[in-house]
Amino acid sequence: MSDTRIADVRVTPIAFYDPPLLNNAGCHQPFALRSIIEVETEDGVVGLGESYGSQAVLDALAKVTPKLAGLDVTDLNALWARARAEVQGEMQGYTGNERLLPRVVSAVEVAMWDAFGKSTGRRVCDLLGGQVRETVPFSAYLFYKFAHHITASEPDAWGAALTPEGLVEQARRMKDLHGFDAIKLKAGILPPDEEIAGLRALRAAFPDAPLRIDPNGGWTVATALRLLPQLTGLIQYLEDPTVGIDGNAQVQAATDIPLATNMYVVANEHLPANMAQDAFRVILSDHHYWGGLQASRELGRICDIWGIGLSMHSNSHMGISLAAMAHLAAATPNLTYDCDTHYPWQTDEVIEGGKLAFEAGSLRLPDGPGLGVTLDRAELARLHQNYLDCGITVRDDATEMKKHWPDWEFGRPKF
Ligand code: GKR
Ligand code: MG
Repeated sequence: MSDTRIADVRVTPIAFYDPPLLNNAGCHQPFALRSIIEVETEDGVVGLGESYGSQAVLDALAKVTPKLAGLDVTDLNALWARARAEVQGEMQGYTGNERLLPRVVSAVEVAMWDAFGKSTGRRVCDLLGGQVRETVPFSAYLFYKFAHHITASEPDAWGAALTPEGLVEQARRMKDLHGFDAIKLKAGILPPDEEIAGLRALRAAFPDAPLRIDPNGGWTVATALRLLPQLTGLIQYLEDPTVGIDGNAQVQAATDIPLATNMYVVANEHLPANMAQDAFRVILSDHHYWGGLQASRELGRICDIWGIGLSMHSNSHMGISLAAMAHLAAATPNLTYDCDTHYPWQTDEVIEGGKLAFEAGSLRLPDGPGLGVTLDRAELARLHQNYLDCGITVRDDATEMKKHWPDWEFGRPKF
C-alpha cells in the first residue's frame, strides 16, 4: 500500500502570453495569470492542479495549503472542512463577486485526484466514475480582437477581428488548425446588431456549424427580446444575454432557444431559483469554481435530474486545466455540448511534451495515470519569472481596454 497522505503542497504563480481578446469587461492584458499546484504525498508522488492566479486566490491558497499536511489525498470532506476554516468571502472577479472557497478547494482537489491516480495507476476519469467517451469535443471560441497589444507594433499571428469578415477569417484559422465543429462568439462588445451580422457571416461561411453567442450580460432585457427573432434558427444556445436570473428568465420565457449561463448559476444555492424561474436551460460547468471535479460530477447529476443541459466553461488556461476538463468531460455522461476552451489562444505551456493537440476538434485523454500530464520544470520556472516580471497581480480587462479605446466605459448591461 502506498502512503497517499499529503506531505507538502506547493503553489507557483505563473504568467503566460495572452492575445488582446475583447469581452464585455474590456480587453485581455498581455499576460494571463494562473497558479500551478503540486500536492506531494509521503511516498513522493506529485499530483498537479491549475487554477486562477489572481492575488486573492493566491492569498487564500497560502492560508489553506499549510493546513493540509497529513490529510489523505482521498479525503475530500476534510479538504473542504480545513479550507472552510481558513477561507470565507469573495473576491472581485470577472462576473462580479466570486466565491473564494470553491476556487481554493478545486485548485487542491484536482491535484489530490491526480496524486491518487498516479499512486494507484488509475486515470482520473476512471476515479470519477468511468470513461463514457473516447474523445472530448471542444468548440472554436471566437473573440473580437485587436491586431496586437498596445505595447507591440506588428499584428500577432491571428491579426485583428473587429468585423464579420475578420471573425470568419478567425473561425477558418481556428477550424483549419484544430478541426472544431461548434463555434462560440464572445459578444457584448460592439453594438448588438453588428455582432448579429458577425453571426450571420459565420452561418454563411460554415452552414453546418452549431453557433453560440455570449454577451456576458451585456444586453438589456429589451435588447435581448428585440434580437430573439434574428437568433431563432441561427444559434444552438444563447449564453448570458442579460443580467441575473430574473432578467434572463424574462428572455427565456419569450423563446425556445435554450439560454445558457456561466455567470448567474455558479453555485448550488443558485439552482433552486433557476429551476423555479426557468431562467437557464443549459449550465456551463467549470470545475475551477464549482469546487472541483467531484462537485462538478454532482452538478452533472443535478442537471440530469432536472432536465438541464450541460456544457463547459473556460478561461485562459494551460494544459493541466485542459487535461482536468477533459477527464471530467470524459466521465460525465450528460455533457452533451462541445466544451469551451481558450487553449488555442495560448502559445506557452507548462507540461512536459508541450501543447496537447486536438484531433478533428476533439481531445483524446493524455496517456498515463492521474491526469496523464507532468510538469516541465524549466517552463514552470520561466513562466514564474514572467509572473514576477510582468507586474500584473489581478486581471484588469477594463484598464487594458482604455489603452486602446480611451472613451470605452464598462456597462453590464451596456446595449
Ligand atoms: O476570456 O474574455 C474571456 C471570457 O469572457 C471569460 O472571462 C469568460 O469567463 O469565457 C467566459 C465566458 O464564457 O463567459
Ligand atoms: Mg460565458
